[in-house]
Amino acid sequence: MRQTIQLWRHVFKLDPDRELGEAELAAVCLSGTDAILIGGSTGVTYENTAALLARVRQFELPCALEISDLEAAVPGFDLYLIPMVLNSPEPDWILGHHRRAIERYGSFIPWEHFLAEGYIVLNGDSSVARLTGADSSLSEEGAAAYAQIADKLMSLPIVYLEYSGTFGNMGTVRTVRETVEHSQLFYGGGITCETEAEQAAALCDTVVVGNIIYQDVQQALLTVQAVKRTPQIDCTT
Ligand code: 1GP
Repeated sequence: MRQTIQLWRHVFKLDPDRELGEAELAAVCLSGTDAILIGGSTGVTYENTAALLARVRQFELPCALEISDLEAAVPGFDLYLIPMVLNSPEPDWILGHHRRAIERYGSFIPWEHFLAEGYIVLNGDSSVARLTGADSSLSEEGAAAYAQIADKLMSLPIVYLEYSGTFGNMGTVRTVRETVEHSQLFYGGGITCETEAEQAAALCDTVVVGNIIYQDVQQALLTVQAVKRTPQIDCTT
């Protein structure tokens, strides 16, 4: 599964709790993006997740579920991404919900399809920050320290810089990039145009685009090629 995500440069994230027309969904799925990630912080249910998966399955690209609510753990996805919110003060969001899920479903969990995400939530105004109480007032060094916990101490396959709803501080993203050696570095948050997509793509392995799909799908589609044509900067020199 690690090999699968290593091929992901651009990902569209769809929210089961939001409306998207058939034409828009088709355009997103046929855009050349590498995968569809289904997830959201609020209003995600088994029913709306299963319904969205069925719609995405009309198309051939990989579809992953980012599990935020145990009740919405729908079978049939290619891959399951499990957030561990490293900068939440509440252990439930790091491993408590996870423990309960394993107690409940242990022998049914297809572990070979699961990957953990070391989430670092950096927009205090986002739903995910409110939900998890994440301390998003981190310095660049603080964010990079969490990234190193994920990358070097926990050996998580993914470090996810989550600015959901606002375009991130590229200085912070760069500082994090300089420290992450093994994990796949995901960036998500506030990408609304090609220029922002290029900036994130230069620093990160995988760029996640969400909200703009629902506001201006044409702009969203432009981010695919913007990400794909942008080489990553070598931050080790
Ligand atoms: C949200 O990281 C994703 O979880 C993408 O963020 O919705 O702001 O594009 P946006």
